Amino acid sequence: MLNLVLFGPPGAGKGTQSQKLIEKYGLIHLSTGDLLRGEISQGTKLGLEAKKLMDEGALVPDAVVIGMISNKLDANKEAKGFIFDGFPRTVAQAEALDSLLESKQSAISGMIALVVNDDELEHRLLLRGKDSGRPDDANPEVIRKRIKEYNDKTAPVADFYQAQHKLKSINGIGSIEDIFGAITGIIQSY
Ligand code: B4P
Repeated sequence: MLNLVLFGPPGAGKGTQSQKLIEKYGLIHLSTGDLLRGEISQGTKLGLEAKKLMDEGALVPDAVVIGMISNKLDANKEAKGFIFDGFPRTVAQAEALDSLLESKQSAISGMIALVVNDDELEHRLLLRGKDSGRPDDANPEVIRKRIKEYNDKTAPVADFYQAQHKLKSINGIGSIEDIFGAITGIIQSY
C-alpha cells in the first residue's frame, strides 16, 4: 500500500496537489477539512460543533478527527492506499494514525511537506476567500490564527515523521505542475 501524508501550513497547496495525485495513482483521498465541511453542510451535531472552531481558525478536537479517519479506513478496506491531506495535524493524531494503520498491518510510506512562507499563504487564502465562501479564508485575522495554530501544534508533526526517517520537504512556491513533478519524483523512490 502507498500511504502518503501531504503536509504543510494552511494554503500550502495540499488540497490542490491531492487532486492531481488521486488521478495519477488511484489512491483514496482523506481530507479532514473536506470531511468536516461535509458534516457542516449536512448540519450534523459534529458539524455544528466543528463550525465554531473552524470559523475561528482553531483546530477541531483530536478525538473527532481520529474517529472520522478510523471510519474511513474501515470503509475502504480494499484501497490501494491513501493520501492523508490535513491530517495528522497534532502529534496525538500522528500517534493514533500509526496505531490505526498498524492494526491493519500497514504503515505510512512517507510524509511530503510543502514549504511556503507566511506572506504567500495569507495572499493565497485571501484570494481563495473572495469566491470560496469559506469563512475561514475571508478574514486576515482568522488566517493568521490558523498559521499560528499550525506553528504551535502542527509543525511538531514533521519531527515525528523525521524521527522515523519518513520526511521529505519540497518548495511549495512555483507552478502547480512543477510542484507536482517534485512530489511524484519522491513517490517513485518509495
Ligand atoms: P483544510 O481544509 O485542511 O485546509 P487548508 O489548510 O486551508 O488548505 P490546503 O493546504 O489544502 O490549501 P489548498 O491546496 O486548497 O483545513 C481547514 C480547517 O479545518 C482547519 O483550520 C481546522 O479548523 C479544521 N481541520 C481540518 N483538519 C483538521 C485536523 N486534522 N485536526 C483538527 N482540525 C482540523 O490551497 C489554497 C489556495 O492556494 C487555493 O486557492 C489554491 O488554488 C492556491 N494554490 C495552491 N497551490 C498553489 C501554487 N503552487 N501557487 C499559487 N497558488 C496555489
